[in-house]
Amino acid sequence: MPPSTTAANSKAAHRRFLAPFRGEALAIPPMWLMRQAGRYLPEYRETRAKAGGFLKLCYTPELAAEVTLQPIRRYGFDAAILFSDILVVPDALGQKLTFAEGEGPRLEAIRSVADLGRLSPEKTGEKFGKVFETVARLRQDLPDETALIGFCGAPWTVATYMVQGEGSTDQAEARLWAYRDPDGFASLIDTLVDTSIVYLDGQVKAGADCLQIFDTWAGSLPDTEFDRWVVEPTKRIVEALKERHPTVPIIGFPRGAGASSLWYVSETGVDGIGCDTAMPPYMMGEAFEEEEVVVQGNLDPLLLVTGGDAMDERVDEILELMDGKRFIFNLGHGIVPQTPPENVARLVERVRRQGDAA
Ligand code: 1CP
Repeated sequence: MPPSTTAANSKAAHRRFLAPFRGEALAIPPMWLMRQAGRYLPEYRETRAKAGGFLKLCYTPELAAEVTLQPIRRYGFDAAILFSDILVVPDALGQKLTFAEGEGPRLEAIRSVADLGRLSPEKTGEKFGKVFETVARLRQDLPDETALIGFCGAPWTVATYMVQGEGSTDQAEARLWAYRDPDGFASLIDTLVDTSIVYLDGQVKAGADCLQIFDTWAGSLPDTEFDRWVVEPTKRIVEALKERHPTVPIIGFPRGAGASSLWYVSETGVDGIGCDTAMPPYMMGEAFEEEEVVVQGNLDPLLLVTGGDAMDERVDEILELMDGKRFIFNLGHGIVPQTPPENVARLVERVRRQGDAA
């Protein structure tokens, strides 16, 4: 059984990860790293091999919880992120999905309104249930002081994979469909909005105390389309979650959105903004402050591969820029597989000022 809401709330009050969302600027910012569980860790590779496949790992609560906990044990991050994938949503909707070893995802592409008939929003319960079970298990197994982040992909980004049938550099198929037949494409986005609400609501009920919406490909759209396919759907998800769970903070990560992130923040009502590696310092340090939003980011994941002085210098710059502000330390995108685990340990020490930082 998940803990009662009251008990969960009183414990949540002690989680330093949540302090910036209550208006506090901590001298040592809370930290976690996108893709903190993953192939750079030998213990992850071992558990993944045991699971016999990536999706099996996502749907086996015991193993998914185990890989979520691995980076917490090693590094003591302030937040754990549920181990799953944004493509669990299309999979639960009934779109065929496979992950071949060493390759990206492959889906049976959806290219038209007729193809939408292959999706069954009423049947997501079985697969989502496994994810909710992982969340409930994690809330029991995590240290009390560690926050638990639930997540989903934003409708636009998830749609790019569903329409392309695989990862792509330009998201061309989804963009083409959205230009040719915006009303038809809107049906897919609407299905994803509704399904994401059910998915995130279930994660909060199972024990997640913060949510992040990953919009990895938000940067591939011009202004008008950014508004229609990124901002509007995200706003609908945020509104629905706020109605049900007003105290659970939501972080938006519209990667590549640049200056449009200000519009995104003010329109969607997110509590936190994930900044990618290219976000200009004046936006992180000043512009978002006026929007009263918590800022998260944005060390280049490749500096975590490099390590050493190059990494330390950039970490110190970020900490100085964000000193005294409501800030969560993170990367500008996910950890890459070739990252040496010892560089992550060095980063944690540096951010927590146990190294020779100021
Ligand atoms: O072989 C393996 O073990 C699979 C590698 C892997 C991992 C570790 C994939 C496949 N997904 C994940 C986990 C994952 N994915 C998490 C877990 C929590 C964490 O530790 O952060 C999260 C939050 C995601 C989210 C995700 N999946 C995003 C959004 C964030 C981002 O990185 O941009 C995206 C775009 C995906 C799709 C996806 N899943 C996996 C891959 C290799 C990809 C990218 C495919 C592509 O674009 O080519």
